[in-house]
Amino acid sequence: MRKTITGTGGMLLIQTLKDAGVEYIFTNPGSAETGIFAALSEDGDQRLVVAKHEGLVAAMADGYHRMSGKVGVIIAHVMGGSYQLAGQLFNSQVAGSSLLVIAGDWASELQDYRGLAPFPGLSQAESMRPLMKDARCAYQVIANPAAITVATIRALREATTAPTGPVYLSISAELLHTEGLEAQIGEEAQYRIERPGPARAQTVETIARRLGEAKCPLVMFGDDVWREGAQAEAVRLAEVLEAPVVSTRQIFANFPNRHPLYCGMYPTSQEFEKVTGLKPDLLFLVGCQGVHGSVGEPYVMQIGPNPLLMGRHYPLDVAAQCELRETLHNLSEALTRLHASDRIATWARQRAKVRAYARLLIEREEGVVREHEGDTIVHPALLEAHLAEVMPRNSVMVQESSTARTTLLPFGYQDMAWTRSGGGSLGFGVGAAIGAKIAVGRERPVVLHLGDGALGYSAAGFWTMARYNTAILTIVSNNESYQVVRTNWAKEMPDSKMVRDGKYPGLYLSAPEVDYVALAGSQGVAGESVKTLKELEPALRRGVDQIRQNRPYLIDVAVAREGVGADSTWYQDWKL
Ligand SMILES: Cc1ncc(C[n+]2csc(CCOP(=O)(O)OP(=O)(O)O)c2C)c(N)n1
Ligand SMILES: [Mg+2]
Repeated sequence: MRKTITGTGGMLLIQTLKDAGVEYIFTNPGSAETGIFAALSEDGDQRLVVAKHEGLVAAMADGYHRMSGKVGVIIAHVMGGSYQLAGQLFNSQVAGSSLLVIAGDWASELQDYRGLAPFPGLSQAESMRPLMKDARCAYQVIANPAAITVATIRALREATTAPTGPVYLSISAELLHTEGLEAQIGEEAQYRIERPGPARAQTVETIARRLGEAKCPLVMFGDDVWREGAQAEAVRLAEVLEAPVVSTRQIFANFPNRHPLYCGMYPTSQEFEKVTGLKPDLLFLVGCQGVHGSVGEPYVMQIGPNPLLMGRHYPLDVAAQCELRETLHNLSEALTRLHASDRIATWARQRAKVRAYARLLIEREEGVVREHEGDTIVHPALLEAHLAEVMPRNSVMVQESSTARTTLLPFGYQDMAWTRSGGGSLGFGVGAAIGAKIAVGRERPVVLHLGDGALGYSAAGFWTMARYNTAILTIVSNNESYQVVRTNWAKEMPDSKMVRDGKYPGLYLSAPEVDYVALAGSQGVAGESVKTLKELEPALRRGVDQIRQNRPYLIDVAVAREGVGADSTWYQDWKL
């Protein structure tokens, strides 16, 4: 049913969002958006979440989206503010997160080069376009108030339709505060388009036959498995096939990493072939965007709701755009129906060593833990082992630490949820954890594990944590450096003077040392620092207890630098 609504442009917008079920609005406000905030003060229904930098705002909206499945709605500032969203919108774009960014537009026919505003040659919506889900997804409303509701619904529809992603909506600032405007909305209308259904029976049979005939099918579960809640079905399929499961760069824990068939990252190593005596002869990609790099297996099949990267980089033998829960269920069922029980039994027998390989990965990591359990300073493996022990199984972990180790942490189905930025643009963690906590609510613990470097990009976020009491346990893996960059530099130029002499320009972060406990404390989040391994476990238990009592808490853990250049504290020492 259509209904006519009236008011300022801001009111038309807020009413449309309200009708679409938007509960939270993430923002860093400015005066081009006067009409939106004026409307919010008249209609107090939506909860505003304020952060003090746009990067934090975008990351909050994304974290909220990832854990709630709902669209993360952002009110950003005109051009100068919108540009500050960019690094985190890049992450959202790579991750395919459904975000709606709305900003006032000061473009004027009377005045060029107004502060903060777009100017001739720089149109606001156009300049945000490359960061959106695709070229269609940056809109502007200039003059017609009726377009405010239409464009908002269009944007919500685009953000949530596969391939999902961020959408930008620029609305004339003047229209936003002009009174007496009129527009139509569909009362309780849905903007969501029903997703593709399960794969056709014939496709399922083809896939089941090929999987059954392969000597060693490699299965890769991507982020749409998590998004569609198909993790149980993924586990079942792997177990029916007794197939090795691998992952690629992904943003969710789609398959439990402590499952006895989980074999680490794709491609599998030489060691996999040595230990198992198997050479993967088929790759089955389920709900993945695709693999990074090339594909080595002679036969490749791919299914999932998002066709964006299907068959783009390598030929696919079978490909289907479909939902995953029912399709995976049907596939497990077809495997047992189409293949005789003695054949099914041979899969487990032939591939018995896959479990041995998976176990080896865990045992190796446990070996690293044992090797360092007598150290004074906390080795990253010890932090991983202790976190695995103290964090409740229903926790959500937001990770933004490049050198943190996670092999022992139980992520995935019936275990901890996990997410990372996606695009690698630092500054994601603090905001994303806040958004995730708002999505999962008071009962479910959220832990933010981030590097000292990562924290620097979002250091103003503790204020938001305190303001809304999002009780997150923040663990800073503090190695006083951009450590992973040293490792990468050394890989690229092993024979350089930089690597030989351990002089890595720009990577040492101490001198002066940053007091992260004080940083959080100054914004209203309590914490403590851990300098030795002995202090670690009691501190983590106190941290878990703090969040159980619904208080955010930070633990700054001094961790050992691992790998190349670990000893170097050199920096180009000059002062004015
Ligand atoms: C916005 C942005 N700027 C720069 C980089 C390059 N970069 C990649 S990792 C990294 C260091 C991360 O340091 P930290 O979070 O302390 O992790 P560590 O490797 O020390 O464990 C940097 C600077 C980036 N990824 N994103
Ligand atoms: Mg670091």
